[in-house]
Amino acid sequence: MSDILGPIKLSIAAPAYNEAECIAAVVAEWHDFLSTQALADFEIVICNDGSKDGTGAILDRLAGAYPRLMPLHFSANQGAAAALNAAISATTGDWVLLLDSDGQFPIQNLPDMLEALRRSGGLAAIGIRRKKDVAFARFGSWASGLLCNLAHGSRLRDFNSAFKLVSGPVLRRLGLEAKGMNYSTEVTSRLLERGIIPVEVTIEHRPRTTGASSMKLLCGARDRFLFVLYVILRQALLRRGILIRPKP
Ligand SMILES: Nc1nc2c(ncn2[C@@H]2O[C@H](COP(=O)(O)OP(=O)(O)O)[C@@H](O)[C@H]2O)c(=O)[nH]1
Ligand SMILES: [Mg+2]
Repeated sequence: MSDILGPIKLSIAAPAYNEAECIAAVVAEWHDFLSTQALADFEIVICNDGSKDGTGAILDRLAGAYPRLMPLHFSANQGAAAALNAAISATTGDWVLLLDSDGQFPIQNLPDMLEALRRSGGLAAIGIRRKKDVAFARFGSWASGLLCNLAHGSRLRDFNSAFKLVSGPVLRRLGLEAKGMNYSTEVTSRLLERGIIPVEVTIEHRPRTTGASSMKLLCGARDRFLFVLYVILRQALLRRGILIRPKP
């Protein structure tokens, strides 16, 4: 396990669906910012989730200009979590930064995450958003966060934040199962199952300025509710020793 105090190789893992309007600017911002950081090396892994707006072609063109960019492509849309999972599996970094590719999570939050991990010596950090989403989405995130904290006996202030910095070896063997929009909830839950409590870092969170969140609020809310029920049941089975508790 590479020590975060030393020079690390950092990977970014992100899903992308119909982000043609912003993906070039986002990749440039990430690449240029990481080039200024004291890193041993870095890579940017983005999985194009069967986009229909040319996001895939743009990523392949960008890979010509940015050798550290590794685009992956799904021919058909499989869901954000499936895309993120594929990106995570392709990473080789000591530490992996998880964020969305729509520009809502500024990469400039990274130094605070690194600093918090250096101070805590932990294996994961989570970004606490000053959220800029619609009220329904904020309520959904609050309610599911509350239920997941109850299921885990944890008190995370933003359980469903998609912005995380996690030890690469730990993240790559989390055994993620989610397909749709529950990737942020699942990663947090799987870390807590392993006794890894992410250190919390307050971060900037931007409103979406391009494209549209194709998160269908009602279906998304139903799926999130069902996924939270799964998390609650799974923690109960783990506590009773009916399931084997995974190791970090
Ligand atoms: N909505 C949606 N986003 C996807 C999908 N596949 C990948 N993504 C990416 O997942 C991230 C989060 O999606 P977004 O719609 O912004 O969700 P929100 O910020 O939670 O409202 C973005 O980077 C999307 O490009 C998908 O099937 N649906
Ligand atoms: Mg978004």
